[in-house]
Formats: sequence, structure tokens, C-alpha cells
Amino acid sequence: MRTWSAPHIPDLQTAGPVPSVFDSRLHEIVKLPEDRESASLYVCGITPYDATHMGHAATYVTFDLLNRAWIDAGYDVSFVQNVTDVDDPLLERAEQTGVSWEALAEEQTDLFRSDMEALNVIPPNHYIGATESVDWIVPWVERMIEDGLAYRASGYTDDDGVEHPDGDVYFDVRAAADTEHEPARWYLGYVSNYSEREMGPLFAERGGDPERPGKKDPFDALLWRAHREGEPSWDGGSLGPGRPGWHIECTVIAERFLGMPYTVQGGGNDLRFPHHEMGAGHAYAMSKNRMAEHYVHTGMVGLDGEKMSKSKGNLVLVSRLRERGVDPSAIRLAILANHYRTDWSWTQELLDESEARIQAWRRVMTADPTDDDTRSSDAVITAVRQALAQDLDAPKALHALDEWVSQVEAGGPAGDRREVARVVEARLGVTL
Ligand code: 5CA
Ligand code: ZN
Repeated sequence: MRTWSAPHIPDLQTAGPVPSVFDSRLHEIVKLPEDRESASLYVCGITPYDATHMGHAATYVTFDLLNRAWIDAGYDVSFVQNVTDVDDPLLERAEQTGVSWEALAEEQTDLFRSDMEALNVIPPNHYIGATESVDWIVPWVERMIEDGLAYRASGYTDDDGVEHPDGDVYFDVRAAADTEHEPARWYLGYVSNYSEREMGPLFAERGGDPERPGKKDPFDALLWRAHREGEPSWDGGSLGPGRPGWHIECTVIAERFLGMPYTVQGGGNDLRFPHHEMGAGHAYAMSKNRMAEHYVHTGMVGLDGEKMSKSKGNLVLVSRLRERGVDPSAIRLAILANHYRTDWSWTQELLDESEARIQAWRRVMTADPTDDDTRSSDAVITAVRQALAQDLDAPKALHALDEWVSQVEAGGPAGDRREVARVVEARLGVTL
């Protein structure tokens, strides 16, 4: 798929530190990449309806900070993202609103691209739709069936009397668990560390179908959905016509463009289970390898204290703010004012503070240089880089810059203002 245009990233005079980030699987902060000259990143993309809300934006800005940290440290970064352009929630929304699912996906993906561009998010090297990946997915699912790691379930009649055909294919979570390696490369709970008691309700809430008759285990995840009347479908070879399940889409796209294991799998906390759990299980079934070396997850963004979600309808859309004339740099700064691992809420006050901040920064950072003594600017540049290298601590970086700005406004030494501005643009992605 088409991506979006890349922002300008100024070249800095020296290289930045290698970042350390909290791995939510290991539950500790680790330096990454380990022992490599390049880094690879897969960030789960949107399901294109109701995009881009502030939660999405915060998640993509977070991984953009990681990408920028790697670039600053001198790494080559391979970055891949998907678009879930066919899945149940998209089809349901299209039906409710009376538009075709293709048109809805295209319109929302376009909006997402323009929002990412406005927010200075570096585009992925490969931006791949689920609908583009079906031909790559089918052979993997066929092989999982041959290897005894997936099975075809029989049809059934649901509670509403709707008949479902034979041929849905499920991933066998018990058969697929790794018993060959020490430490194991996958088992149910490997990524999320959740107990099965915790997984139960999350699986049902987040697209799983624990009650579906004919499954070997309630946690078995859908790999291929046999064609139903009125649903889009693709040629599935020996699987028959149908469409892919959600998790296998990301696994196959990541495997194809990054190989396994790649450095970081990223997304919001809501993807820890089942999505990243099952994706890692599919990856092990396909390749006997781990999917990713590290898992990084962002906190959930709400509105005025409530979880922001499509179902609640309390969405703050980046495009709406932009239409109202809000400066995208202020939106980005509002996101950066919160640590990516905390859950936080969007408020008007946060936006007001961010608008005041960008104005103060512009006053100081774009003024003419006044002194050659660069101790003051060197110190703030080091503080910004160190804060971001220590678990992407953007609030700490913002605080260091605010202090420097106040001191300069109070008549203190500025040093090389232009280099500070370049660091702000390169590392925080904020246009001055
Ligand atoms: N298409 C799948 C991933 S393959 C999906 O989850 N799409 S999404 O549109 O629902 O979400 C896109 C990304 O935004 C995911 O990484 C998700 O974890 C993140 N996200 C969704 N809601 C929020 C929120 N309220 N706060 C923070 N991140 C969120
Ligand atoms: Zn995904």
C-alpha cells in the first residue's frame, strides 16, 4: 500500500545513545537492539474505521520515538506496519453505515495517512493491507494443518439460528506449544504472562470465540474463516474460499518483510492478549522461531477520565482537531507530555498547555543565536537524548527543554539554539 511522506529529520552533530525500553514480556527495561547493527520494528496498524483517534496517535508517536532513537544512535531501521483492511468490526461498521467495506477502509486509511504525515510520524518501509497478504497466508495455514498444529472445525447453527459452514480453521494452542527448546519459544501466556483465568474474559472481549462449538480448546484462535453469504472472500486453495483471521495477518506480514525474530513488536496494551500472544504462537508454528525479541506496549488513552473507544463513541480525532486549526506540533507535544506506559486522558487543558509550550519553544529556539558558549545548549541536548534513551521518557525530555527555555527567557545563556531546535525536530519529531 501507499505510505505517507517522510518528515524532515535533521542530521545531528554527534550520535545519540542506544535506547533502553521496557519489555512488557520480560517485565524489565532492556537495551536494544542487542548485538546487532540494525533494528527491525513491526507496529500493528489500524483497523480502518474511526481513525485516527488520540489513542491510535499516541501509540504511533511512541513507536516513532523509538524509531528516531535508533536512527539517532546510528542504526538502520526496517519498519513494517499493516492495515487490517478486512475484519469483522470493519465489515460490521460498513454494514451499519451503508457503505461498502472497501470504500470505508480506503477513506479511513487515507485519513490515517494524512494524520500521520501531519504528526511527523516516519512512514514504514512497507505498509501492507490484510487484503494484500491473503495469498501469502494461505500456504502457511495449509502447512499448519499438515503439521497437526491447526484443524478444520465442523459447521454449526448459532443461537440466532444462523447456519455456519464447515471449514473454519483454528490454531491448536495446545499442540503448538514449544516442547523442544529451553527456554520455550512459545506457549499460551508466553507474551502476555496472563494466567488462563485472566485470559478468558479478554479473549471473548477482543475478537475471540471461546464458546464456538467444535473447537478443541476455547482459546484456539481463528486462522481462516470459511466463506459466508454476503461476506468478502478469497481463494483459499485447499482451505476453500474464505478470509484470514486477524492474528495470522500480522505474523505472515512480519515474517515476509522482517524475518524472525525481529527486534520489537509494538502496539497498545490491548494487543498483549490475544493478538500478540496468538501471533507469536503462529510464528512459532510456522518457523520454530520466536516472533520478536522484545514486546513493547503503550498505555491506553481516554477522554476526560473514560477509556476512549469506538464503541463508547467518545473519540477525539486528530483530523477534527486539525480541521479546527489546532497546530499538529501542539497535538504531538500533548501526546509527548505523557509517559507512553501510563494510561492517560485527553483534556482541553492538556492541549492549552501544549499550545503555550510550543509558542515558548518557538520564541527561544528560532531566535537569533546570541552567544557562542555552548555549555548551556550541550547540557539540554544531552538531557533530552538521555531521557529518551531511558525508556522513551518524553515528559522528562520536555521538562529539560522547558527549564532551558525559562532560563534563556530570564536572560541566561542559550548556547547553540539552532542545534537545540534540530534535536527537538530529530528526536521529538516536533516542527518549530
Ligand atoms: N488492526 C489492529 C492491530 S493489527 C488494531 O488493533 N487496530 S486498532 O485500530 O484497533 O488499533 C490500532 C493501534 O492503536 C493498536 O496498536 C492499538 O493497541 C492502539 N490503540 C487503540 N486504542 C487505543 C487507546 N485508547 N489508547 C492507546 N492506543 C490505542
Ligand atoms: Zn497486528
